[in-house]
Amino acid sequence: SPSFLYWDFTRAGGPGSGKGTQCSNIVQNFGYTHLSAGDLLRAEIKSGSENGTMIQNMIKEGKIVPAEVTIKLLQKAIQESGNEKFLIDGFPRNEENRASFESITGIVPEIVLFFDCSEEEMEKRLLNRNQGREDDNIETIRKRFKVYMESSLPVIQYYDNLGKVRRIDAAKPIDVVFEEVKAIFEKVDA
Ligand code: UP5
Ligand code: MG
Repeated sequence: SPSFLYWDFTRAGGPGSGKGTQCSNIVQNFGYTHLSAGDLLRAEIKSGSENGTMIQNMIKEGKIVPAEVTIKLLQKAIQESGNEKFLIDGFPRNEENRASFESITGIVPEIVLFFDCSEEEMEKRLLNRNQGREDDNIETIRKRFKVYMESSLPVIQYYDNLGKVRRIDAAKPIDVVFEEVKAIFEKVDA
């Protein structure tokens, strides 16, 4: 069954590039189910699960949660969705995530979106978001950028070598970004 992996890839970061925002737009127009790994992990903390404290500490430090934990949450959400078309937002974040996900689920992304945005702009967006996220403070944001550069970029390079990456200028206003995103999905659905 087709599956689509949605990911941000920037020269200098990733967090705050607009993944969640654009996924909402895609869901409304193209009938995908949006699975944000970060949202699933935050829900797991709230549910008071045994992994909650570990996940909370990792997120506060901008570190990547062990693959098996995130993959279990994604698999459950995929099953519960009853859909065959997914936007996987903010995952896989490192090679361990990618290799485990592909071998456990057998799912390989059709395309990978690369949201190109400067670190300066992403930092501004995250500091302005005001949704009470514990990782939206300057100290954690810097750590998230660093982890992104060190661990997530190699995953993008991997998919780029397979010809799956589509670059988008994510520094533009939300509606302009969506025009670019829409054009990509219209081709995929055609
Ligand atoms: N905004 C959006 N687009 C804009 C535009 N074009 N112009 C102006 N403003 C724009 O957007 C961020 C803010 O910018 C919003 O206020 C929005 O209105 C505005 P959003 O769409 O939320 O950006 P997004 O890319 O989704 O940013 P997010 O902060 O969610 O990215 P992260 O990748 O940092 O967060 P995520 O939730 O994926 O992960 C959080 C943490 O969870 C990670 O650091 C890690 O510790 C952990 N994690 C794992 O361990 N494993 C995983 O697999 C996933 C997460
Ligand atoms: Mg997000």
